[in-house]
Amino acid sequence: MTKSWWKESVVYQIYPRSFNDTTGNGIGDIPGIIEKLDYIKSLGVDVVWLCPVYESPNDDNGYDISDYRKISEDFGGQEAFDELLEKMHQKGLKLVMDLVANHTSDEHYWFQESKKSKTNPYRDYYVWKDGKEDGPPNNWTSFFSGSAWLHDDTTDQYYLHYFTKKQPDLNWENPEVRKEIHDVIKYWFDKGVDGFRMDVISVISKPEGLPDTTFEKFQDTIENDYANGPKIHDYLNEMNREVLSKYDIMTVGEGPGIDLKNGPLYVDESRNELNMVFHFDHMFIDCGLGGKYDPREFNLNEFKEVFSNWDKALKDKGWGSIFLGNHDFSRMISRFGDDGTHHNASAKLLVTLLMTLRGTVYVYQGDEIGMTNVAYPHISDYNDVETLNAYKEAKEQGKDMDAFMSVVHAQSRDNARTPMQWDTHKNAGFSDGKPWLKINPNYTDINVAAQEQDTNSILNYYREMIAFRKAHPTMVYGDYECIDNGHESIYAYLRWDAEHCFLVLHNFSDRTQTYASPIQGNGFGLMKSNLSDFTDQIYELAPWQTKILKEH
Ligand code: ISL
Repeated sequence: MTKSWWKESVVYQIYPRSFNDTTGNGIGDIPGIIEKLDYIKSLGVDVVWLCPVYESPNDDNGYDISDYRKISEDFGGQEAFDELLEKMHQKGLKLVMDLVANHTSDEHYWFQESKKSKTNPYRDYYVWKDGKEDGPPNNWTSFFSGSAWLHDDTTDQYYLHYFTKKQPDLNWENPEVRKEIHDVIKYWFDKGVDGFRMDVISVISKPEGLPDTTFEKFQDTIENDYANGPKIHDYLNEMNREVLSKYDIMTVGEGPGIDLKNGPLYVDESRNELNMVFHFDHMFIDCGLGGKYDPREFNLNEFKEVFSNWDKALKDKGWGSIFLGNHDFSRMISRFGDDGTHHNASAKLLVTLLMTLRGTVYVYQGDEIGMTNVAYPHISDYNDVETLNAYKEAKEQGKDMDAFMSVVHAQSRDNARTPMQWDTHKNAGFSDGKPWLKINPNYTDINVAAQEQDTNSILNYYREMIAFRKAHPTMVYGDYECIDNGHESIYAYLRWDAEHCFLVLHNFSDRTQTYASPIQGNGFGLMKSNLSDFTDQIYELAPWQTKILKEH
């Protein structure tokens, strides 16, 4: 297996709007990130992935870009960005930006032109179609509820929007569009940016003729109609040839509908497309067929299988991404851990899991202090367009709205977007003004300042675990095998290479569990645990205990 800096990296994801506000306008900004660079560096991470900071009307918080070459003044503009990049590089940190190229904002110049007339030179930059019998061209729904088409009076045609109506989809069939995007990528690489996370890259190639979908469940529609279109690999291959291959950068493609069958095709090194992808097999694990707002019970064995299957699928070709949360899902501790009694232990267990799996690890801001979900009582406290649209739709369908509110509490993307909890000062030290989204009231208990002072804190354990991974390349490149016989609460696996062998044990429950090791002899000794008061029984695990054992 070839070694690369990006395979060994730990990436820290920043949602800038919620990170640190220096102007008092309630919105985090780039100078706020600069102010915290020593903090970021102190975590031991190598790369920062910055969610979109370009000019945008913010219909979807920056995922609707109106100028790909302009940094939003809300975030501090180009000067602040240049300073950030320079200071990060001085500190040995790399910067990865977000490329949102499936769609633009409807306020982007290309779209403003495109909608003027059917003969406008930019018309074919987007997907325009005639309607059918007084309705849209097909029956597709948007990821954010409602039809995926909007009628435009000027030319009496519909345009396609997979996300909000202010996010028209680009027409990747058009070589000029592809060239424009290549130029954007090149522009940022020439400025020194170290890579791109590519937003919904799995859906850029649309199915031929855009037929009606015959799938009743949205999730199946994604798998079968929206994602992995017929030309996706041609487009990525071309992008790699034209731009990516010319720079020492990293790429990670994001995408609904990326599964075990098609996922490896994106990252197989011999195919020259992307370095890594984010799949969502574990992120939708507690969602039913109706999607995110149709919750179902979490099953640890299904969760383990996702990691085991993906490790196997990418073992010989390609490379994985290891993550448990981002700005689109609720907080990882509230989903996969225990954000109550076992807050400290379960947060530590989850980072031990992250740091001991094969693949590049991504840590989402705030997870390093165990930030949790929030439960705002009123829908008006929510900002996320996905949440608001889902709420509206549920109401129109006559659903029990009290019950739906608990689903919002569990699933809303705003759970992960509440401002970073720095200290116990006003607004958790995030802003002197009114934060764009309410602070999670638990900031008085969960904050960076308190955890800096506490040697036993989640924050300090993150630092330890990141350093542990760096000190043990077996954790990055070594083989993986799950060996727990489908235990309902224990996740156990081996990581090994020619020199070392580790056995990692996690107890995903609030009861003491004993691991029945299938390995003969007594060759393993305890190296590390998230709890200091462990017993002499190395295979006994206290609630939410995690242990790393090493073969003698
Ligand atoms: O958020 C999701 C589930 O609730 C996903 O389906 C998500 O919409 C999808 O993975 C795409 O996400 C990305 O593109 C969106 C943007 O809203 C997200 O923030 C972004 O990560 C549209 O650009």
